[in-house]
Amino acid sequence: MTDAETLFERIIAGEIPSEKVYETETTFAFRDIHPQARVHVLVVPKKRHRNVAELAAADPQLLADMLTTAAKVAELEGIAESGYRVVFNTDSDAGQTVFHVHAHVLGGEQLGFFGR
Ligand code: D5M
Repeated sequence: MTDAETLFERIIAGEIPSEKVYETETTFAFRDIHPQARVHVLVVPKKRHRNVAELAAADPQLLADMLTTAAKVAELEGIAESGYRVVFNTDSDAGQTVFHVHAHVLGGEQLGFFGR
């Protein structure tokens, strides 16, 4: 396992500092270190799966937990009404760098279109 693979497990364990936003029994939410919007929070399951496809196949309830946590984060950050985006980068073409599935919750301003 590389450092990149264990990074979020170490954040969840408190071995690497993070700015926690919210936590449940199965998920952990903290601010992204390189924010791409005024609000940029990462939601991760405490149990590691490589990406959203593997998580969906292995544990759909845990994926649902992540999305419930993302909605709670939006509420706590005051962006539930104005709107927000939830993104799962999945493998190389999407630029996934940490292979512990995570949802980016982005908002707090008008977001541009994205793609290429
Ligand atoms: O997103 C991986 C994200 O993880 C990227 O937006 C930076 C963020 N990151 C990396 N290290 C940290 C720490 N230590 N704290 C908070 N956020 C971090 P990906 O979709 O894999 O490109």
